[in-house]
Amino acid sequence: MGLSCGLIGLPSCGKTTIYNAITAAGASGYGTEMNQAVVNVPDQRINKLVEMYHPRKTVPATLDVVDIPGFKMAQGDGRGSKLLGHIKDVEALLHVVRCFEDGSIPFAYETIDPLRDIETVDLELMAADSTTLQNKLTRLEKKVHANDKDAIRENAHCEKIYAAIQQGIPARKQKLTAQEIASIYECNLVSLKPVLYIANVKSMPDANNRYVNALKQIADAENAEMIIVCGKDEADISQLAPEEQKEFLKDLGLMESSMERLMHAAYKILGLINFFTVGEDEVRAWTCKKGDKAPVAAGKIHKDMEKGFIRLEVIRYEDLIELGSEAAVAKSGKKRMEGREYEVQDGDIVMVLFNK
Ligand SMILES: Nc1nc2c(ncn2[C@@H]2O[C@H](COP(=O)(O)OP(=O)(O)OP(=O)(O)O)[C@@H](O)[C@H]2O)c(=O)[nH]1
Ligand SMILES: [Mg+2]
Repeated sequence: MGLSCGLIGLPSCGKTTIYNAITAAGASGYGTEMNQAVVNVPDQRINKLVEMYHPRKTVPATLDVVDIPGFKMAQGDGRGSKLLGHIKDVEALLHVVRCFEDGSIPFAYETIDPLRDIETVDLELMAADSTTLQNKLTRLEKKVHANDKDAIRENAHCEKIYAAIQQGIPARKQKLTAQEIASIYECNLVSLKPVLYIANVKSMPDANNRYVNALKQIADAENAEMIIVCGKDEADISQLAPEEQKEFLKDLGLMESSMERLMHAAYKILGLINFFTVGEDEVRAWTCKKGDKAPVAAGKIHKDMEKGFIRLEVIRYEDLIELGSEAAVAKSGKKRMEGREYEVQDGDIVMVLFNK
């Protein structure tokens, strides 16, 4: 299972257009339908490894992208809670904000105002979290009365987070401690999910407009990432053959496709890295969190590898490319044996030794 991201934002801000640019799926459902796609994470290293091993199978890392329709319009007709369910399911939110003026393209508001739009969406997320937290507080009541120590602590944390939400501070901006986060873990609060802001602009020369700058300030203030996407143009480009895409992106002044930019930013906000397994059978990229210890990373490959973990044989991608073969890397003394405490690094090529 890859990492899952959900596109959210006000109605008609450009979610489906950007979904198409990212997934090249050509979704046509504007409005109520929900689109979902698994996209390969672009990583040049996989291509190099494939050139070296000519494997029978190549499996890049993947990202699940869900296009969640604008939920403000869905209020009151029973669809709101369903949409929120989709938001609960994803690990990161890709918040699309319209950053261009165009009277001919319908939008929820007459004016363009990133701060207002973000506050509107955050209010929706916080309304959902208020309900979730209230339910949890109700569930805790009995245990608190019975003087259950854990319940008393959890109760205090929930009340503190709830109060801040009532003041309009989304959980992700509350600088919560690890203990507080543990107390609300099962609540899966939507306003706690990491956000990547996507500024949707009409054309790249317009990428420096005041709306984009306003959004940048908002993103910086909450330590979030922002990328600028020209939704319509990039959706059109994504339909072209790969070689042509590069040319057109260059014309737009872009080095990388929106998918590549999005991936880099998403990996950054979520603290993710890729490691690899290689062989004639299969070259494959895996995703884990920065700081994951060797057994946890091995568990991504197979649960048995985590349970029966003995050690990890590691070579670096750069060393393999430079020296040309695993044998050459081993001979140069750059192949390592690592134990349970080792933190897997981006670009590690691993082999797991484990008890079956
Ligand atoms: N010119 C231009 N038009 C855009 C851009 N992005 C979106 N649009 C247009 O804006 C309208 C709404 O875009 P959608 O992608 O459907 O918006 P959405 O956020 O998916 O809307 P809902 O699903 O209804 O919430 C469409 O007519 C798009 O063609 C853009 O970057 N440039
Ligand atoms: Mg849509």
